[in-house]
Amino acid sequence: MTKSYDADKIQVLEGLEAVRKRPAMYIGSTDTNGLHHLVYEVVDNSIDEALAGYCDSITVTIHKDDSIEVLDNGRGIPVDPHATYKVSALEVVLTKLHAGGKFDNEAYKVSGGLHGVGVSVVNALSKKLTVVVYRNSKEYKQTYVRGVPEAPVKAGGTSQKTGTRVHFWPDDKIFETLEYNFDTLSKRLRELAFLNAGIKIVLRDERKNGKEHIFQFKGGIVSFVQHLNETKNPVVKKPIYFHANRDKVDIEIAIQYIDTYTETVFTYANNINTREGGTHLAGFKSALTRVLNDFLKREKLDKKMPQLSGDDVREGLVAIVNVKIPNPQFEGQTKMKLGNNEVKGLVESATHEQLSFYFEENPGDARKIIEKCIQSARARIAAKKARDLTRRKNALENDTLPGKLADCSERDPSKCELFIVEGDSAGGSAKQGRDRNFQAILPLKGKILNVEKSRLDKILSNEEIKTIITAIGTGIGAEEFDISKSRYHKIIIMTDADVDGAHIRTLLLTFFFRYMPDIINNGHLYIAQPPLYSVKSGKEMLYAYTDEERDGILKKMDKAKANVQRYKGLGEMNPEQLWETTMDPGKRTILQVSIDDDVEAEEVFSVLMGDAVEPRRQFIEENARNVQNLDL
Ligand code: 0RA
Repeated sequence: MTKSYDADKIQVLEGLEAVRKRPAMYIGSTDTNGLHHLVYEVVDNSIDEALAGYCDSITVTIHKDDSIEVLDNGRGIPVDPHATYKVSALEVVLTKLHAGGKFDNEAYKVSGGLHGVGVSVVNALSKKLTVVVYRNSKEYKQTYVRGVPEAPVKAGGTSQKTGTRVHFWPDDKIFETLEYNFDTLSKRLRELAFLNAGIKIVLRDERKNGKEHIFQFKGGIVSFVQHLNETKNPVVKKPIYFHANRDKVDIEIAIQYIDTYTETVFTYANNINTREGGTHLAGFKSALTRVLNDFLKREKLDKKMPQLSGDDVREGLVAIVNVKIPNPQFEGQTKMKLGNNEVKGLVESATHEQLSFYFEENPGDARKIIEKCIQSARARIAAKKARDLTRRKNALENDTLPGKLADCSERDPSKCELFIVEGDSAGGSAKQGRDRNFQAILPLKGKILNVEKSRLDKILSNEEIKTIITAIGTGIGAEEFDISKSRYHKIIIMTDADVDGAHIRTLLLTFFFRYMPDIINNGHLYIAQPPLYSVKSGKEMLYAYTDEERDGILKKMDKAKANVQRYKGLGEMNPEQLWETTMDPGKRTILQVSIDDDVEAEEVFSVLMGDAVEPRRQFIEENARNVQNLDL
């Protein structure tokens, strides 16, 4: 008996040792993302307990020492001796990899991607962890150091409540940083509260005098859609919602159309944002197109309109597709694509059935939605005509690139860079300063169109945007866009460090985000970082990219003789200076644009570029301090 206990113990330690040796395999990385992942890992366990119907409240506390405490009111982790391991089940759950789901309720446990590796991983990566279980009218407590229990589970005082309290101190030998970010945790916990209707999730920050966010959405993903559309004009006031449970697959979908032209569909599988889509998304899209076309045909609303395309029925669509399935398979480049084939048919039939039902029950609302889709289809047909015309014109002009483009001589896209530059004067400096072998310059005149407020046909008739599209070469729109045709693998936005520059940059970012997202997803979009100051002393001239750098330079130089110049526009630099400071690949820094959080990106772009003024004013006020380089 003792023998097998020891043997198991050794196995357990080996398991946790493996986690400490290769933490990234279990939590993705040991940077700030991995650090935050520890919290999600523990919270996922509490959510599982809630999904099983035993828990409705979770509190996450960031303590002053950046340790994290997660308390839930579930059943509490079992404490009785475990049949195989002969120690408290609690100790098994905390020390054995993947032991969490071995008990019961495996159905919805998140077990793919990076989630669902279990609390034992958090334990292994914490320099200390204490767990308190409230169960059987008692309190049970155990403390671990780097995953190793200090002593067996101890039964303490009496308690009438049930639940689990996990308090952990991430290990500084493992993590590059130990500092938690309130907003990062808040966003994820809010998302979890949207996706799991009714659960109350509290985030408390003791470093900030107990600052608290409380999330609880009785409406679940309906509240999520309403939140996304807070600043928009919905076509039908109440979001469409349906829920189905088939073959152990739980499906819920919330839909609302708004009067803009973008498509916002977020999909989740077992609370994980499946950013690359997958079978649930495919099933949903296919059913949506079918139901709307059936309705169009039956109601004979527009006899000239033969067929609505997928894009037509998704213009102005905001939807959340949320599935929970027993054994999720995550695929794709970033493991964020749901692969389970059976899910497509299930989501498709559920959507078809429930949406058809909704349309029959609410013919007035259905009509408003179909009208919106018909308008999209008409615009699409008009846009296609306009595009064909430009293309024919281009063909006649021998497929010429825009006249304003100063192209490079290199033809291998992986070596080519395109600078999109604000204004003709800066464009002139950039043309003279560049290395023409591999750097192309496209100067923009003034501001480009705000694509957030226009439809594709109008966007395609805008001269500035047309030049950008032609210069890049990929085409635009779901049917035409082809990343492999991109003529440059670095597209660099270079604008002035003032309000206008910031505005133009945002307009360009919005354009790429909405119409060429794969340019961003493939890491092709960058933002140039021109210096803010030049500091001159005698013959010596140095550049500063931040205020701190400027002060550092001034300290070294003789302050009295140093002359500081604040650059407001790129045009104030001569071609050599622009090359040296901003364009020379050997010296410059450029920022790669990436989308870490697509829910947030959606919010930021629609608030910044959409119709509603008040939320924009609020956003700018709240974020003004983060925008250091803005010269207001
Ligand atoms: C294993 C089995 C059961 C619950 C849990 C683990 C559990 C784990 C965590 C982690 C954080 N909070 C938690 N709450 C529960 C089932 C318990 C039973 O059958 O009574």
